[in-house]
Order: sequence, then C-alpha cells, then structure tokens
Amino acid sequence: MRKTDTIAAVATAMSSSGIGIVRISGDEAFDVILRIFRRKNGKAPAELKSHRVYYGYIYDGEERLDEVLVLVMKGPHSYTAEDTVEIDCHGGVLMMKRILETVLKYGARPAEPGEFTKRAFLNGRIDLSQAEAVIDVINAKNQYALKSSVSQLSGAVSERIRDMRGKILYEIAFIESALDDPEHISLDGYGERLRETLKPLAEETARLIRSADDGRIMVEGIKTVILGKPNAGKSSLMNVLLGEERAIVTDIAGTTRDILEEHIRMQGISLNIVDTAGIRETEDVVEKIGVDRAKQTAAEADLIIYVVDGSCPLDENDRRIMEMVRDRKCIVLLNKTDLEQEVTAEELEQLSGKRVVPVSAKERTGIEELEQEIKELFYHGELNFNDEVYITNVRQKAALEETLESLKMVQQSIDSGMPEDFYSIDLMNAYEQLGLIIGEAVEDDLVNEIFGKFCMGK
Ligand SMILES: Nc1nc2c(ncn2[C@@H]2O[C@H](COP(=O)(O)OP(=O)(O)OP(=O)(O)O)[C@@H](O)[C@H]2O)c(=O)[nH]1
Ligand SMILES: [Mg+2]
Repeated sequence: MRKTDTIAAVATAMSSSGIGIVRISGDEAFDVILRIFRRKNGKAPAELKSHRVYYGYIYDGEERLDEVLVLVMKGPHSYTAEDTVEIDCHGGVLMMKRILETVLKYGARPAEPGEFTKRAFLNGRIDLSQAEAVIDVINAKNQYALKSSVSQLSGAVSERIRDMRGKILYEIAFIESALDDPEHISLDGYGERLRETLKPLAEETARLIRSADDGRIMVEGIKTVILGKPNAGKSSLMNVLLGEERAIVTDIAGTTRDILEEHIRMQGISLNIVDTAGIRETEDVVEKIGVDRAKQTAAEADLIIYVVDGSCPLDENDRRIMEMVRDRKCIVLLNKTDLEQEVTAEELEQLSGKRVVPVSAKERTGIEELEQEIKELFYHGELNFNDEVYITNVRQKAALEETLESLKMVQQSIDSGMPEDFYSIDLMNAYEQLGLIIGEAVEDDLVNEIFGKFCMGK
C-alpha cells in the first residue's frame, strides 16, 4: 500500500437532512478520530476494530459538538482501500461543517473532488472504467443510465476489455518469442491465423464504439427535433408531449421563429426535444434565420419527428424535408387526423420510407403509438443489460476508435505481406489503447507474459 496523507470531506449533500456523513481516509484516519471521539463513558476506545460501529460524541478539545456513530474500516477493506472512518452526525449544514473543521484541525486535510475514488483506483481496488462509472451512477438521470453505470461499476466493461487485451497480448508475445527463437517457434502461415483471431476482436471493438452512441443517449437523453412545414402542428405536438402549453400555437403559418428546447420523460426514456420553425422558402429575415436553425438542429439530432399536416396536400416543402430525413432516424407523424384527409399513411410511408404514425395533436390521439415507436427505434422494445455492455464515456470511445484503427492496420499489414514485427507494432498500440480504458500500465504484465509463457528454458 502506498503511503498517503489523510483526507476528509463531507460525503453527503450540504443541505439539511437527517444524517450527514464526514468521511476520513488515509494512514492517520484512526489517529485523527481517536483525537476527537469519546464514548459515552467519556473515554476514547483503547483500540479501533475494523468494521465496527462506535457510539459516542465528537469533541473539539473540551467542547462537545455532536452525538455520533463512527464507522471504522481498516484498509484494504474499505472504499478507498485505506484506513477509513465515517462519522454519522446530525445532518445540519453547520454541524457537518463544524465536524469537518474539527477533523481537519486534528490532522486531516480537505479532500479534492473525487479524491476518495481516485485513491480507490490508485490503490488498485477498482480500475479506471469503474472509477468513471462511480460518477455516472451518481449522475444517472434515468433507470437505463443507472443500470448501465452499475454494470460498468461492477466491472462488466473492464472484463470485456481485459479479455480482448489478453488475446492481443498473447499474439504479441507469440511474435516476439518466435522472432527470438526461430528454431523452436515457426511463423509459417501465422498471418492467416492472426487474421482470423483479429476478426472477432475488431467486430467487438466496433460494437462497443456503436454502443457509445446508445450509451450517450441513455445518459443524456435522445436529442429529438420536431420538423415540418409551417402550420403542420409541431408546436401543438410539443405541448402535448410536455403536457403543458409551453410553445405558442396559432393558425398563422410561421408562428415559431426560434428553436425551443425542453426535456421530457416517457416510460423511462429521456428526450431532449426541440420545437423548430416550420421549414419553407421565405423572404422574411427573422423567419429565415429560424429555418436555418431548424435545419442545423436537425443535422445534429438523434431522432427527427417529422410532422405532416394530413389535412392539406403534400407540397414542395414536404418533399424537401423528406430529402433531409432520408438517411436519418426519423418517425413521420401524420397529424390532424381529426380533419378530412388529403394524405394517406400508405402514400406517406412509400414516399418517405419511414414508419408513419397517424396522430391528432388536437385530440391527443396516437401519442402512445409514437412513444412505442421511439422505444422500438432506440431500444428494440426493451433494454436488456444482461448481455450487452455499454460504453458511456467519450474518453473510452476515443480509445476504442484508436484500437479499431490499429487492428485494421494489422490486417492491412497481413494483406500486403509485411514482416511479422510490423504486426506487433500495431498490436501493441491496440493493446495500449485498450489499457487506457481501464487505466492499466503496460510494461509489467507484458514482461510477465513474454517471459512466463514463451521463452522456454532460456
Ligand atoms: N384540427 C386540428 N388542428 C390542429 C392539430 N394540430 C395543430 N392544429 C392547429 O394547426 C395550427 C398550427 O398549429 P401549430 O402547432 O402552431 O403548428 P406549427 O407546425 O408549430 O406551425 P409553425 O410554428 O408556424 O411552423 C393551429 O391552429 C393548431 O390549433 C390537429 O391535430 N388537428
Ligand atoms: Mg410552431
């Protein structure tokens, strides 16, 4: 275990609540608490036993501050893997502050944000992807995001990454050993074998990269943009989804000028939904800016909800919008089904190539079907976390992209008949990039693997 100084912080929210927790971690955590804690009999415990709860009082000198429970955890069996003490005090802001000040006065220093988790990582109790999952668990805004981070915290991502690294490392070690000892280890036909080994690895990497987009959606919500020509009923739909009269609705075409963004939840899914100006050719300067913004927002969206006014014939504007959404995730809403129809769902489906859901924003019909379609589109009905591992983190995604790039380079080297030491350079790169995800140093395990497995009798 590394030698560390002793840190402390309030671990619970700084607001009035039943209980507040002040946490201390480090080599002197036990010394610090023994200086300020007395049991009911007025004495500090003679020694602290791990995983015990002590009842008593916190003192600053002779001043009694609060009645508390003190939890004692001896390293490495604690969150940080260091000696850790948690003081359960009354959850008033002033009291928590006062106790923290006392802890600092008697030998600890204030922890930096995330420092407890950082120590858990530095002490090898969790890896980097798990450390990142801790913050995701805390920040999770919906049940899917939460499930995904809990699974990452439990090491699901790390396990996949370790498995892939293990396979790559085996190949690196094999090449190195063969080059070292050509009399005993032959590289004949090795390129082809390696190609087969790398194929599933590249596929898995690509899948994880794709999952990063799903992961982001889970964490941040689906970026959804409502598009359509003026008067189609976009703002009306927005209001129905929000359950309040948020956007201005009139029968004047061109009512919405600027984009309007709101957050909604439907059956556990988060949507960041944007109402936009109706798309049409216009001379009006302000409206034109609105139309440009609509197009720009749509370009960045995860999902486009294209609203069609079913009570009037499709026109040039509709055709233009269909062009815009051609290669995008898009659901077409045939709106105003309460009126006489000029457009049928069938012809709209044919023209757009998208799923069409008939709705009436006015009568609030078809909204459940819309929600179902969104779920189908993003979560294939139900999310299942038992076998899927999601990446939710930009840093991890970048490392995976580098990994995939390197694996492709190896494949290219094989294709163009390069010598084997070329493979190892890119394999090594892939191995290191994967290592970044779990924050693992490279040298030690490489050394062990090479000398432990292959170098026979040397
Ligand atoms: N009958 C009927 N009228 C609707 C329906 N949805 C919207 N409208 C009406 O259509 C008109 C335009 O609605 P908005 O929601 O402002 O349309 P918009 O697409 O936001 O229009 P812009 O902001 O101008 O682009 C209003 O008079 C609405 O009351 C519907 O389902 N049925
Ligand atoms: Mg509008």
